[in-house]
Amino acid sequence: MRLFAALMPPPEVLDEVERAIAPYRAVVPGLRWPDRATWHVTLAFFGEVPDRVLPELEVRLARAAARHEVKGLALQGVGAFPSVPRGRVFWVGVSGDPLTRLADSVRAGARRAGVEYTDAKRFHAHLTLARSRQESDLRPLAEPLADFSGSPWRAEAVHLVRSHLGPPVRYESLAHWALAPAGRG
Ligand code: 2AM
Repeated sequence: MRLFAALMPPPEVLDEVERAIAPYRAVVPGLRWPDRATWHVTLAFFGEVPDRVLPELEVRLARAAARHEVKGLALQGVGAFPSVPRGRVFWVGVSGDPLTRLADSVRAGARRAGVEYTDAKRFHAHLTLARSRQESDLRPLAEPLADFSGSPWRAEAVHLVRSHLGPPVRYESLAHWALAPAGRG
């Protein structure tokens, strides 16, 4: 099954993003805007994982989550991969904790569980808002939203999510594990 690990920002934070982007959804034609119910911050993408790996993957993810405290996060700023003038993936950024240590730990745990990890992209925390089939100039979208700054939030848990390829793509949270409580980190 196709799996990834993610953080889920709280609904009130997603409300802020939804309100901020609403006036700009149509400024660049041809973009696909995934349903808000699918919004997440990916920590690691595992690709196709054999069923037999799942029990050990769950143990390792629980351990990685319990070892990390994630302090003050906020959704802030927007950008695009590979770049705003030639964008394919339009996202809102994550400020505060860079999440790199947690993401590294999740990936290392997955590898030890037997996930053949192939995603070599450098980790860059983000929440995808829109996708384009071709590279598109996303400046009309990115410029007015450059100063977007959401309320601070605290990540509570690491989620293991199954991706059912669509269309439409559907995500199913299989399990989640609490991050370390505040002050222990
Ligand atoms: P994205 O949001 O930047 O597209 C589920 O597909 C999640 O895993 C998405 O958030 C996606 O990031 C991320 N992901 C990372 N590498 C991926 C890959 N090679 N294929 C599909 N999704 C990937």
